[in-house]
Amino acid sequence: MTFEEPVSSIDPMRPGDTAHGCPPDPSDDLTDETTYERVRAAQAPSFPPLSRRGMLRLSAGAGLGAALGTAAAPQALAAPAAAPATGIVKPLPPELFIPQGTNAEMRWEAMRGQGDLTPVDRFFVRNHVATPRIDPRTWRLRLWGTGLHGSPPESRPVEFSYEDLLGMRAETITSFIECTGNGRGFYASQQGQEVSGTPWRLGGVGVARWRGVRLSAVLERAGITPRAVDILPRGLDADFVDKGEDLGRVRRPLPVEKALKDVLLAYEMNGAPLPPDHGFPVRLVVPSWVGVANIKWLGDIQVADEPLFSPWNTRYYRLFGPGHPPEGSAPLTRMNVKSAFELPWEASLPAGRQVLHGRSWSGNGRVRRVEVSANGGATWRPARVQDHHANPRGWVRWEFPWRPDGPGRHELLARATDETGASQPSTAPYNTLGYLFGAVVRHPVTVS
Ligand SMILES: Nc1nc2c(c(=O)[nH]1)N[C@H]1C(S)=C(S)[C@@H](COP(=O)(O)O)O[C@H]1N2
Ligand SMILES: [Mo]
Repeated sequence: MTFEEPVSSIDPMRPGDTAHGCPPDPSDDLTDETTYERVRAAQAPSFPPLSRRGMLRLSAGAGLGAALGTAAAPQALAAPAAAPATGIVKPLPPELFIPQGTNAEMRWEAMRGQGDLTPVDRFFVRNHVATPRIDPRTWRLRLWGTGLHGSPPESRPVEFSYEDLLGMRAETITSFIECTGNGRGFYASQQGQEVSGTPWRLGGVGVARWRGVRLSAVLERAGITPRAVDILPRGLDADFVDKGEDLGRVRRPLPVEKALKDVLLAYEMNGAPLPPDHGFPVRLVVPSWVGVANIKWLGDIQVADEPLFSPWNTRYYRLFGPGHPPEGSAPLTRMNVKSAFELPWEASLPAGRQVLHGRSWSGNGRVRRVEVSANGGATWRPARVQDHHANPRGWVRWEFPWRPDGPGRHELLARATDETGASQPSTAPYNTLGYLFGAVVRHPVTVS
């Protein structure tokens, strides 16, 4: 089989689609829980039983039902209205998520009281199209291209099965994934600038513990040559159509230098098999880089001895606008430094002394210092940073004792500085697609 052939294992579910030839019945009321369960059960792909080895590996993580997304998975049934509308499989309870079309933004108050990691039940989802359901038994990762030994067309793609990857040496990293558009909404609300794209506040980020195989190990087994310069990982979700134009499947070139450094082919998230929405069976984790580099539902990787391009490193994920050439900046790589309070947006707080909590992170490495201002930025005081030996790919938690000077509306500001000295300015440089909003966010609070 060549990489161009359709992959039989994918089953992209779109709103209103059913998986196995059962057309949706317009009389189905999906807000009725019983109906929802029946329809969902009919949609659930039925996979042949896993081998003993695959079974053991999977059940060692979370539930097998959750891993395979069968109708028996209780979490697939808990959000009757949300799942069909968004294409996202997991429940999206309003206390944890803000709906953003095909995406779901985490509410920052949902991190209050959590440990270092973002639990899967509240980890943001950024999907160009619906979450596909993939059978790990027939799934293969294919590597091909001019950057591998054996010159085309004689060369055959090198294939890895799910079990092949599970059988290789595993590594674990704790790293954030953050959408490049995280904070985009503040271009309009704080700076009065119109930008296009999903108007995230700050909840397009999460930290997880990822386990899998080093991409470098797989590239070496596949026979990467010293001439290879770029790789192009591609997802198995359906083609992305932008204003009527079919751009093909989500794929974004990655320089070989980064690919060999610290990139993981992850099959576990926080100790359980990757959930469907986060890339089951295997996704890339590209620490510190723009979220889109972390290709989910990975299907194939082109390895090339020449630079590669896709819409995701040409028309998107560059900076466009004043100060940038017409073709945009260089493709974006690292994320910038940001901070968020673990508070509802428009928080109501009591008068009197209290402790505020938040987190800061940076794609440049460790956060060294966090300061908070409760008077519009006139004066700043240091926050107490809790995670002193912070992981350079994660975030730090901090707290700030505060006694409001009186009732009424306040704005809370947090500003972090990372180990490179990069800090958060008061305004973010405008770019038409609203990427990399790194300015200090003014969090509205009412004290009563
Ligand atoms: N195949 C595929 N991979 C993808 C995407 C996608 O839509 N399809 N979205 C990307 C973007 S833009 C982001 S920010 C991250 C989000 O990862 P998450 O949904 O697990 O939070 O996945 C990336 N990987
Ligand atoms: Mo993203």
